Amino acid sequence: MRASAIAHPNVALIKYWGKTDSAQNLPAVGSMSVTLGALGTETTVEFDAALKRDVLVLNGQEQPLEQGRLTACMDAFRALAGCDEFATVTSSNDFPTGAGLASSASGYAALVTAAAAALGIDPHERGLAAIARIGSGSAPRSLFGGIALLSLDDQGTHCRQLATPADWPLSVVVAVTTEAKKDITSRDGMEQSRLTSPFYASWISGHADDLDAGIRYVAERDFFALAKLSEHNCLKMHSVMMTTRPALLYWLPVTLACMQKITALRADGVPVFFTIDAGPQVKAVCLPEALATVTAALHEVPGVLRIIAGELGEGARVVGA
Ligand code: 2P0
Repeated sequence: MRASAIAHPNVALIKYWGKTDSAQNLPAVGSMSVTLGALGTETTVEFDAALKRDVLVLNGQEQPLEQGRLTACMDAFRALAGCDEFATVTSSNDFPTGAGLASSASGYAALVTAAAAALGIDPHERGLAAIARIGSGSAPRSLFGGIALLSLDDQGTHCRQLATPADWPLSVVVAVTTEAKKDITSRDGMEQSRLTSPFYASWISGHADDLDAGIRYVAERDFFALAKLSEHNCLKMHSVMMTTRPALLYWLPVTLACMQKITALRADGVPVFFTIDAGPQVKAVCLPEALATVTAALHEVPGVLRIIAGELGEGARVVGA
């Protein structure tokens, strides 16, 4: 009744921001992402008949089970497996937690993979992605390597791989601009956006077209079309965030400086584009031949603390018992 798994965070190229059902954590839009091989979360789940509640130890410190997300996931597992034991979940990230680097995505992907192994549940069981989604709407994408698609369907959501890392080798350069935790979680922020941003409705209504185009450009391996589309989708999401009340302004001056540097590189023919999530970090997606150029250029931007760069990663996997 114990297993460990690792998973990598992911970065959405077509973003998720907003829910239709908070209780089920049901996204209002689909999303498409790349899995970041350079960053990782390792999680061990151990069911224990002696425990009176679930316990989460994150990066060496026991955590309050805020918002009941972990308990809700573990309850779903207990229902699926017919198990009534609580579990200790021990998880560690090799990158800043809660700073816009998708730690909850890799965390919940590793959690469901480890918990399924501990309980002897088939890792391809469709319900696993739905359980991961309870923890974090972006987590099902981290179950898959390379490029992943989360789409809406009549059963809620469905997640699958669009391309393996070998199908379309891409690189991602993360410009870390702060190591601080963000003030407001994505979960609270996107609900505020739904309630208050005047741009929220148009963000939702135009989203399916962006996702369809993104799927097409991936199938065609059309990097520059994907670059323009992905930056546009990112900026639409940030315009919703900025026009939320109170405003969700995640960018720092260095964030904008990185965006301008990446835009200038692409104008010179370098195959690279930016994307930014609920935090000030800038992620530059590029073709592998541009990795050294992009890394050096972002390293020079004043305010960039460090660079994390690598290829696309594999999906979540069991690493031992
Ligand atoms: C994404 N983000 O598609 C978008 C872009 C942040 C900005 O998915 O409420 O931590 O747990 O479902 O998954 C972050 O949201 O939120 C996110 P919940 P989650 O990657």
